[in-house]
Amino acid sequence: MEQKADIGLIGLAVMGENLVLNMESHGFTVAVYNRTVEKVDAFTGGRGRGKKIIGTHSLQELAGALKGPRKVMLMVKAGKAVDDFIEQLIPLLSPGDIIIDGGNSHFPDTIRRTKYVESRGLLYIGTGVSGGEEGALKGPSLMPGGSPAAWPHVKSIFQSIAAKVEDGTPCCDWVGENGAGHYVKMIHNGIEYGDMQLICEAYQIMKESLGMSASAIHKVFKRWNEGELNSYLIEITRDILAYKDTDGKPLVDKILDTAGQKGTGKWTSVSSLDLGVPLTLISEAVYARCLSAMKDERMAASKVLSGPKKKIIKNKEAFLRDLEKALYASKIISYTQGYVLMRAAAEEYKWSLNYGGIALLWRGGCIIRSVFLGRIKDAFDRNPQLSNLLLDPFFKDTIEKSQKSWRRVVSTAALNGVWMPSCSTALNYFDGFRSARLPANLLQAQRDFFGAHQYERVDKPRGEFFHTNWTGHGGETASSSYIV
Ligand code: 2AM
Repeated sequence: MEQKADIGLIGLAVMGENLVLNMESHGFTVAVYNRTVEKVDAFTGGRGRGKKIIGTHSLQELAGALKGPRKVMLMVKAGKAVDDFIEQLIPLLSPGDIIIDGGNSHFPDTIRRTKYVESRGLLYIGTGVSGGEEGALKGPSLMPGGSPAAWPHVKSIFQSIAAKVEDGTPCCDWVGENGAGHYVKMIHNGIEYGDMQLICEAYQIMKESLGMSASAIHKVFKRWNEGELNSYLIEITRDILAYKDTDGKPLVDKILDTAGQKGTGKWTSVSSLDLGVPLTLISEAVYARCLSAMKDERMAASKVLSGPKKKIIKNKEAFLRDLEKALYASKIISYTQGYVLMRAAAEEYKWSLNYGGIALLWRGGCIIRSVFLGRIKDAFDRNPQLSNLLLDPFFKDTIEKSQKSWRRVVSTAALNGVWMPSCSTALNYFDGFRSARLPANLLQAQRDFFGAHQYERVDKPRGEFFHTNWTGHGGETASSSYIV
């Protein structure tokens, strides 16, 4: 073979093919392989025809086609397929060569694989790739983590193919060790669930309480997209609402209301429970999809259970202004919770994450790209140690200015029986977080009453524990002295 490739890619489904074409268009030569080998020739003779793409028909041939240190990127189904390819590649590669997983792997798998591949003398990268098919072709957001020594070797390829923000900065930078890249991608997906649900709730209340049609709601999203809410998801929502079926009626009205999910939102919620960090908005968004999927039960319940009488809100324009602010405030809460979770994960898994840098990775290319992410980057530029976004002056002011509107929207939804789980849980988080005293004093008393779990006192130093014999019948022994 005359010319060796800069990188190899395994997995010629649409994401893999598009990444190859993206790399090639940036001047890189790419060697490709696929389990179903016929797809290699179909690709090199089809979309890849006449390009610097080397088709290979075995992993040996692929390994032989690469410049050193060899870089092999997997774009295959997450799970066993990744482990199988790693196993097959290890004997074909040399010390210092790099295996890259660009699939939607769960971060604990990436932690495990980094350790394993490194133990075999190779380097490993698990990278989040976001932006869907179009992003893969024209510029995705890339979130690489794994063996730090691998990064200098892939940096120029990754940063060339990634999306760029206005000033040309690539939406790709090193995230951190082992599973950090896939963790950050998981948070991205969780945030995506939250953003989508918030938009759906705004749509629902416009439909139910303002009596608006799809085309009227389209105009609202069009206007919102020109303001602070400007984002890819608002933009596609605007276009979806304007899209007409063959009979000229809005297609959106004909789509069955049962949502699917692939599990990355659930992973985010599970991680929040594991780390003890409230992630209420994203979790509500995951449950919202679950509730939507219970279509038959909901249909039956709708005939039995009734809510308040439907009322159409009179001052439509004022309510729409409130709704825009409620959406923005809720979005602030969602990202606040996601960032607090990333901070806890960084501590747990010993990653050193650059939080402002992560906002920049998401600023372009990916599904959650928005003007808003620039605001988050600015907040971390002002204070890299910022522990909670709500404490940044910009977000604090915005929430303060939105608060009345937000409360009017949530209470209107409650009074009218309109389902807004994410918007209302966001407000509850805000009210909880800003409370110096929560009713957990009573909760601790309950725990001590039935289980002798002890409590700390407001008039004693932290760390000193007390038990009360509440009934006079229980013992004086606290549970910690006889933990079973
Ligand atoms: P295929 O074309 O041979 O099905 C997305 O599904 C990509 O992952 C495809 O390239 C697919 O290969 C590959 N893939 C899925 N499951 C796989 C497995 N168990 N082993 C190898 N490749 C797999």
